[in-house]
Amino acid sequence: MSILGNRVLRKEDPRFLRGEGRYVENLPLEGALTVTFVRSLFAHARIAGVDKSAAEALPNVQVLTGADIDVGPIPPPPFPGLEQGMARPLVAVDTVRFVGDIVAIVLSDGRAAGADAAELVMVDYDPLPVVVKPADAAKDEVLLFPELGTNVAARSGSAEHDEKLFDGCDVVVSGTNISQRMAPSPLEPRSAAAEVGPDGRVTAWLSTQTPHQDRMVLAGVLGLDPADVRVIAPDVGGGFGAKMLGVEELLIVWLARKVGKPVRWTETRSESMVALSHGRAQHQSYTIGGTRDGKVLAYRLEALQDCGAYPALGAFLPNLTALMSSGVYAIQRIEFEGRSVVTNTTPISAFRGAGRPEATQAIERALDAFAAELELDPVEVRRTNLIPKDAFPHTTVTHAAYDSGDYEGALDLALHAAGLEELRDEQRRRREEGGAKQLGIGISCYVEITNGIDETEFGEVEITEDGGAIVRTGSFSHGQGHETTFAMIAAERLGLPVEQVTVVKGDTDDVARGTGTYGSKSTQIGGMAARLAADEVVERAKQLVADYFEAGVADISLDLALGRFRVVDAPEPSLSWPELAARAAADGRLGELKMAHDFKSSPTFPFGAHVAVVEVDTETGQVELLRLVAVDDAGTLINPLIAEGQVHGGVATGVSQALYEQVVYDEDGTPLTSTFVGYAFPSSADLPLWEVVEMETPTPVNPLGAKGIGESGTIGATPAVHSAVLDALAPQGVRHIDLPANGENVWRAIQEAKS
Ligand code: MCN
Repeated sequence: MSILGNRVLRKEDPRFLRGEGRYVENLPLEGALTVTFVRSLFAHARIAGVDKSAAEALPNVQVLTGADIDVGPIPPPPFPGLEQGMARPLVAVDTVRFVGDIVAIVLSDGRAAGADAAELVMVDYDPLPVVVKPADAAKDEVLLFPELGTNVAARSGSAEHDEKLFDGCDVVVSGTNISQRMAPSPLEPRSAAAEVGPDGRVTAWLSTQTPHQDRMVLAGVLGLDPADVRVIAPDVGGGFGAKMLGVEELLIVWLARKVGKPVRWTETRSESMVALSHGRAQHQSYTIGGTRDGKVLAYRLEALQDCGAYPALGAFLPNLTALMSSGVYAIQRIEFEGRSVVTNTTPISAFRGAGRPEATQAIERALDAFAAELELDPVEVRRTNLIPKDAFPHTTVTHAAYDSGDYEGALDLALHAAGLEELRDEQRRRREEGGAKQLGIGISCYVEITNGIDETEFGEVEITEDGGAIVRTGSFSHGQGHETTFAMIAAERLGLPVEQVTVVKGDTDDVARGTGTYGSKSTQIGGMAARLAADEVVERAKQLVADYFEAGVADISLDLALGRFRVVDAPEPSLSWPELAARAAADGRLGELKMAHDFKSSPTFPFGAHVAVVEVDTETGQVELLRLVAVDDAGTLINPLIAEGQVHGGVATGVSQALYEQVVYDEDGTPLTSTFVGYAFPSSADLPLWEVVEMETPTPVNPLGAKGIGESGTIGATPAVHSAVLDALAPQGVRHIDLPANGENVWRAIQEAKS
């Protein structure tokens, strides 16, 4: 029986539960200097001068400013259409563009001394006009890069309107959405350390999701041979898409080389809230039209993407929103227009879902608005428009090539598990009674894309002298449990107990190459690479066994249940992995049992349906989430326990976007949510237990049949909860609430509807 599909406990957990995880901050680094960044308190200003004398009068303190940095500004990532002129200096030289921009670097003997010295660095700012809202930025009145004459960093889709788009529609409905700015808030904030060895090689310890890519960027920016850069990512306490190489990590490595001593930095929580990239921040306008019986004929989506002060990955994300704008529906006419603009705020990058939650939020709100206008049941309108099960593979009009799916099956499962009929009865009862606490039921259907850009991942399998195996992977696990699932994938092919397979990741000296982890692609490409490398090791092993038994290789088989090689149809002679490894080691042939594979694949399209049940206090606006039923289909599951854990975390993020979290700036660009006191980050006590229902529709794209699961919960949950809140308030005449649907926004929407 295969180990795959079993709820194997996470191999990494005993280490974490015993407090034995090793993070960058725990690293003993003899004689290391501590780095403290002096950050701008102004959102937009000219730097008239920096006086470091008082800080440098403290013992063992050195202060560097932008003038000391010999590395030029970093241009945005080289995605097509991104304005490359909007480059970010490692340390601001003449202009700061957001609260958190680095203006000086303090090197000291420890954190306390660094904090004291940073306070004594006197920066003379001449404030400039500030632009915080993307709609204002789009007017190009206050410019962040005046030399470019525009704040537009990228465009996506088409600016051309088809006048006839809504021809033939009986009903056309328009509305707006805000996918508000979120702070990724990993529990371990960013941390970096670097040291130059006697041979001139630099080692960087980074709390990152992408060690191999970081090595290439570090080498490229600092003008080094990649062979002279080693990146080690030890245990990483969450990333949620945001822990990619930033200017801070580049500066740490640059500083270690500059001062000739090891240096280290760990951001504080409030620093993390302003300096780590934020996510989402997309403002949408939609128009949807169709026939009176609920068939959607046309859909138009305009997205205004806030990029923050320097365009990063976030500027490109509307392209993913465009690609996925059709959602699970067969819509024949779609128009998308996206603009990404810079504002005086923290830069926007990837955050769990990255571009796809925005697409789902838009189409699901549009569908609900369309159903409401037609006074039709939103479930039935969905059914009318779903891409049918027999239509796969299916390419949407926005060119997304969906691999496999059963969208109606997911919807049915979710509705059945939720008990829709009983819920509607209870809702009716409460409405008739007319009490303050009304029930709302929200439904969302979604499809998303994982491994969105056809990537390749590296995997290597090596048999060790004791007959166990090491899997080396270019994927990186920072909470996803790869040490377990990748071990399961290799163990299944090798016929070894999962305990005897060790997964190695995150050290560029140990793992030849890799891309890291984002976009929920690890299992389908990294897991596949490990599987194929394991298959190749088995083939090599059969050759060895054939030599030892003086048999033809075609006659050697591996009994996967016992982990024994034998000649076909004969119980003996046979060799177990430990026996084979020992013999090969004695013969100097153990090295033959090591194989690497690079696996490339096209994207997969996980999908699902969520049902949310909320209770809304129509007097105070308070929302309580009572239930959330989640059906998330990620193809064949490697480990349902881990997949469920991923859904739990993902749903928490999605619910939290619907009800709680939002980064807020005042009109001067000062962040008002830069601590966990001000930022509404929920704890598990604020959330109910999710009801997770399994569904597995394999993908034909890879032999594992696996799609990604890491972001699904996030994508499905937000629109379901949003829709539930609106459903509860429909009798009050509330048709729109900006997210988060917290007490204040809900109360305001109720008052507005009353007036
Ligand atoms: N899995 C499975 N069966 C499948 C698919 C996945 O058993 N069909 C398992 C995998 O083998 C893996 C886990 O589920 O152990 C997630 O796998 P996958 O969906 O391939 O996603 P990645 O490993 O590439 O993880 C990335 C994804 C992203 S993009 C974000 S953001 C995210 C997330 O994962 N950030 C996280 N989950 C997170 N979980 C934690 N704890 N912390 C984060 O920062």
